[in-house]
Parts: sequence; structure tokens; C-alpha cells
Amino acid sequence: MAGNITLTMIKPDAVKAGHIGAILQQIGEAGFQIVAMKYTQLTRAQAEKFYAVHRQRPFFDELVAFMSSGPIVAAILKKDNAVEDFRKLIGATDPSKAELGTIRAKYGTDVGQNAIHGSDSDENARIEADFFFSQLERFE
Ligand code: 3AN
Repeated sequence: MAGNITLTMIKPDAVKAGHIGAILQQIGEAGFQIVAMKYTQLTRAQAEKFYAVHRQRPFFDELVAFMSSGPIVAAILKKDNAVEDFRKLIGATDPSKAELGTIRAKYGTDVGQNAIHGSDSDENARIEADFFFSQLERFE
């Protein structure tokens, strides 16, 4: 059965460019309910932990440096089929290949600085939600 939560981060590029409001509006209009949210900045060590599955990839250092370079907005989003539907809403990893109207097509710069994160499986959604939020901070 498809899970009903996903974890998102509005990344440092989109925060710096002033797109928090527009992105949250698009997420709400697409039918996602925000059940937890925080404005925070990852340390290098925290970014390394969050992206540990990518440790062997050539872009790992660049990814960790970027994700810890400025504040982000992290949120747990609730909706039926949340993981798959949210990945449709954000579009392909590379904004130049993302479908028109998707969040990455509108606000992403390149494959590294692509404005927003969305969990890629129900299992990772749970792990990533627990990474950012305690039970007291979640209103599911
Ligand atoms: P997605 O976020 O679409 O699931 P992944 O899991 O392949 O994409 O990559 C995780 C993150 O790593 C991406 N959001 C992106 O910021 C970064 N990334 C992926 N590929 C590259 C690349 N070739 N160069 C730099 N950063 C990349």
C-alpha cells in the first residue's frame, strides 16, 4: 500500500532567491497538507548523514557543501500516494529536463541546485521525517 507522507526540503538556492512562499503555495494547491515544518540550516555533518546513501557518488562533496550553505525549509507533507505524487509535482532531478510547471522547472538552477527535495520511497520518507522531526513536532 502506498504511504501517505513524504519529506521535503526547500533547498538553499530557492530560499535565497525568495521562493519559499510561492513553493509552499504550489504544494498546498496540489493537495498536500503540511503536518510538520521547520526553518533551519544543516551542518556539514548533518548533510553528510542525510545524504549518506550518495556517499560514493562523484557529486557527494558538492551536494553536502551546497545543502549546508544556507537555511532550508524542511517539512513533512501528507496526502494519499504522497511520495509518487510529490515527485511528479517537483519534476526531474535536472530542472532543464523537468516537465513544464513543476517546481524544479520553475525554480531550479541546475542538477545540483534544484530548489527542492522529495523522498524517493515510503521507507526513506519515514527515515527522513524522523531525521528532522520528533513526535512532538508532528501533527499527523
Ligand atoms: P532526486 O533528488 O531527484 O531523488 P538523486 O537522489 O539522484 O535525485 O540525487 C540527490 C541529490 O543529489 C539531488 N537532489 C541533487 O541535488 C544532487 N545531484 C544529483 N545528481 C547530481 C549531479 N550530477 N551533480 C550534482 N548534484 C547532483
